[in-house]
Amino acid sequence: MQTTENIRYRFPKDFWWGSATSATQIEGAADKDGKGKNIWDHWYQTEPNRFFNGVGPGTTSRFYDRYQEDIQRMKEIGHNSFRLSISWSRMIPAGRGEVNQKAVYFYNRVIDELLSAGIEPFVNLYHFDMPLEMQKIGGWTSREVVDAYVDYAATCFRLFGDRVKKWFTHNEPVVPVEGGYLYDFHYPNEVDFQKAVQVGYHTILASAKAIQAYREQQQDGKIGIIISLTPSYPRSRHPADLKASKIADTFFNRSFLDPSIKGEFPTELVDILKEEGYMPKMEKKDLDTIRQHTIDLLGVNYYQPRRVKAKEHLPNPEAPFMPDRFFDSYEMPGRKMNRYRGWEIYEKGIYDILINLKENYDNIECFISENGMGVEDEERFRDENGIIQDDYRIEFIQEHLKWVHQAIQEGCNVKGYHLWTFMDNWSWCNAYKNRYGLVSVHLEKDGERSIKKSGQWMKRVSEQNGF
Ligand code: BGP
Repeated sequence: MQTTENIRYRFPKDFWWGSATSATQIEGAADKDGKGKNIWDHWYQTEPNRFFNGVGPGTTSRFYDRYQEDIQRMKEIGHNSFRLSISWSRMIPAGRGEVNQKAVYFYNRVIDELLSAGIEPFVNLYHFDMPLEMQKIGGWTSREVVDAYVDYAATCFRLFGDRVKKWFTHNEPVVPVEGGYLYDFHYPNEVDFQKAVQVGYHTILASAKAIQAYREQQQDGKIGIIISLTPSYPRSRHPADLKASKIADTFFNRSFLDPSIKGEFPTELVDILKEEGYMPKMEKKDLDTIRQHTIDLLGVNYYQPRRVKAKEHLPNPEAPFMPDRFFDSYEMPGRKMNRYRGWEIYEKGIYDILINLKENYDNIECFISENGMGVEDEERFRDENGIIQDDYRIEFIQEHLKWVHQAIQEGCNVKGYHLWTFMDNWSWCNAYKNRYGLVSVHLEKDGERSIKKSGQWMKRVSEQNGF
């Protein structure tokens, strides 16, 4: 065991060490105890072949039934904090109206169990899981759904706010926009830029209104949003490449970052939407609401950068309008890859994000809310004692943490690091293809859990507050 004298990278006192999950990805029990259907339950029923190996959301890691042992394991690996999401369709099966008392009971038990294990619950309200009844009336394209979401959020604050002091309105709001309305990887898998803009706009409006509701209840915790940031790096210093990279950054990062922190949309984005005729439908007071109810705390999800170059061919005017008609992505020669998942690994990206927040976003209080390494077919790394030997994951985390540490040395306001994820989980259309957990879930053995080598390593890091 390492002793404290060996610690070279020490983190600030009370640093948040933990991991992140989401309801649909871990709970299972998709139609148990009165839960309503969400878009994932529905999509799986109608198109099961869209899901890796035909595995749907009904059979995820069964946290719903096994949360007590899972929370004990979190404690065992040194977590002092943990992010879960509440399933909207479990809480309010039709999306609006009656609250499901069995869901209230479940989330109360989870929160209490976490607190008694010394783990602070970080609770997110929306992680891609639109209740089906709400999707039927348009999902995030509909203003009625914004209102229903705000009621749901206010209900959660009222029921759990006495014990939950860190709230998040959304996880990665860009993903339902891209997946559901541009690039066909989330339900309702449409390709419609006008709807995509409306969805993005309503998400931000819903976030601001939920923050307003939180503050009106005079709750005394913090409320924020979790945004995936993909820093944009231009191929060269050529003005055309620089411009392309800036536009990609505006679409995929600043579109959510600016309104959440500064209370306004980037003018560069508004100019493009106006010029191309794609402004969203808005109501008079919306922009005031967005301006007045900005976040206290930002969660940063970081997986990989975006490599951008100027467009090489003029976009086909007949093709549907897409943000990438302004730039091309490219594969930077010599880049480091996660060869088990096909994503680039660029550790310094995490530092660049944090410095940008310090310099351009008032050094807002933030934490790394997701970062992690997906590995396909990870069973092949299980040794004779049944432990997954995931040294690649330890290296991945360590190299990112060094850059987080550097950013903190330079004055960035970073309060914690949550890994994606606690235990192997079901991941949308990829189902169980890529494993990310500190704890493995053996599907062939009735979901048996075992702590991976990385879980043991994280335990030491958390307990020593560094490495
Ligand atoms: C993030 C999401 C998570 C999770 C993760 C890994 O964007 O917030 O919900 O899915 O990505 O994704 P994948 O399993 O597709 O590699």
